[in-house]
Amino acid sequence: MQNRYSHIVLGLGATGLSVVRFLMQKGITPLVMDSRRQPPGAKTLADEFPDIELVRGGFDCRYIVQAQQLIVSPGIALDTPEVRAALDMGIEVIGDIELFARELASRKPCVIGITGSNGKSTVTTLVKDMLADAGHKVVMGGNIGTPALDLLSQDADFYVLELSSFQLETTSSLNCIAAACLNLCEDHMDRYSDINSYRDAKVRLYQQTRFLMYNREDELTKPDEPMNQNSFGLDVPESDGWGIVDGQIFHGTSEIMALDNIGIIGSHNHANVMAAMALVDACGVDKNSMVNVAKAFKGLSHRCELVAEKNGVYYINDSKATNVGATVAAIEGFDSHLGDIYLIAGGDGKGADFAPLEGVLSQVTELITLGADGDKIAKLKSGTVQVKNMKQAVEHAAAEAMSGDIVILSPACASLDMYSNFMARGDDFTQCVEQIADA
Ligand code: UMA
Ligand code: ADP
Repeated sequence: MQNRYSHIVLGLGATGLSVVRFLMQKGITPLVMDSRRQPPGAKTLADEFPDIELVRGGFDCRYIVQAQQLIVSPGIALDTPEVRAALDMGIEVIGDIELFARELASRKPCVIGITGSNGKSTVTTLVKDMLADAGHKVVMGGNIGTPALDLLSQDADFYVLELSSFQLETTSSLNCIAAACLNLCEDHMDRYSDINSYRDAKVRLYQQTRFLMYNREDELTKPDEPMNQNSFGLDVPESDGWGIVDGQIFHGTSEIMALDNIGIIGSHNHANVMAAMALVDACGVDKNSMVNVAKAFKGLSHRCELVAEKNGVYYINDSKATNVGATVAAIEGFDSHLGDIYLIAGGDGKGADFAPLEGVLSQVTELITLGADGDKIAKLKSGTVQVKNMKQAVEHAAAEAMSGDIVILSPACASLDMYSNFMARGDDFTQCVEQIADA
């Protein structure tokens, strides 16, 4: 074995490829390893960089122990024995966001970071749109899709990053102009010992921003130490906080807009809009751009998205509800709905406790479950129908639902037990709905 690798890239998905491209531009040829036999980036790597060596099906410690730096993809836990060994030996272990942060270190702060358990993609998109409306050059990436390092080739005034707990675990040098933690509920419990260690990963962002927005109605998002901070919430704001008074968003004593004029529905989305407004306010964006975007934005696909109205029944695709908190928010959002609600839930629960779902299940007329953890959710409500696939779930709900009712896919689980990702699951739901015959 010849050791000529100072840098080792662990993981060859979207992140690993972006890291390889970045290092190659810097004149550094890394070794790449992936524990999968067929890493998704293998073909692209071979096409773009035929000379780069790829170790598949495991991580080879013989190389790792001699490296200077390990760049670990977010899907790889730091507890993985080979990564742990590197850490114990004092080898630097970082992620792609840290490389991104170091690259921007000499610039004035231009990164906006958004984390939390739910609403990140919605808020990230709103922030990007508001900055663009105000005339700034802005790019968006991170957990939302485009790896952060792939954004660097674009000239931008602002980089808006959605940041997962996995990404934050390996990041320490971001210098955000503003950052937010939207909310915290159990998620990824297959990777964290408890919600506190999950929170620990998220709040690493607090040390890496000049200004923090937190959710004053969610104790877990409050910073442990006072800092340059402000808060948002659905209640009446104190001092210069963001909140709601008589159906209007207020920033302190300044009226911003009526909730009725916001393009996306549900009180959780009102919170998202306020968080986005507060973040761009910290970047000097004026009220007009905030309001323009809040009115025009109709929401992202797969998030409480009305995909069809058939025979008077509303079919809603909320496939992105990959944890309990998101499903609770979706059902609570329909509390003034007069018709019945048919909820399709289940999938890979990632070790979560489903008990917090029980409260909102009383609002649901019938629960239909599927997937690996479907039976655990089914136990929370009597009369639950358990099915094997989406087609059965949709056909059953369609047979029961009457005009004015809602059929919603809001799984409270990840999709990976049955689908390649949440989009494929949402698309399957939509296709099954399309096949329902018109009465
Ligand atoms: N994996 C292995 N062996 C490896 C490397 C990865 O088995 O050697 C597995 C992981 O356990 C994981 C999958 O492969 O199940 C993908 O991991 P990855 O690190 O290669 O993922 P990327 O393709 O680089 O995508 C990552 C984010 N994925 C994860 O954090 C799991 C993407 O977020 C993100 O869009 C992308 O980087 C660009 O920044 C997705 C996600 O599911 C949407 N994120 C989680 C979430 O939102 O809940 C955190
Ligand atoms: P994330 O990127 O954090 O997964 P998304 O904006 O993609 O967030 O939304 C994911 C899911 O969470 C969707 O089901 C959506 O309806 C729900 N959701 C969005 N915002 C919130 C919020 N503030 N609180 C609770 N659930 C939310």
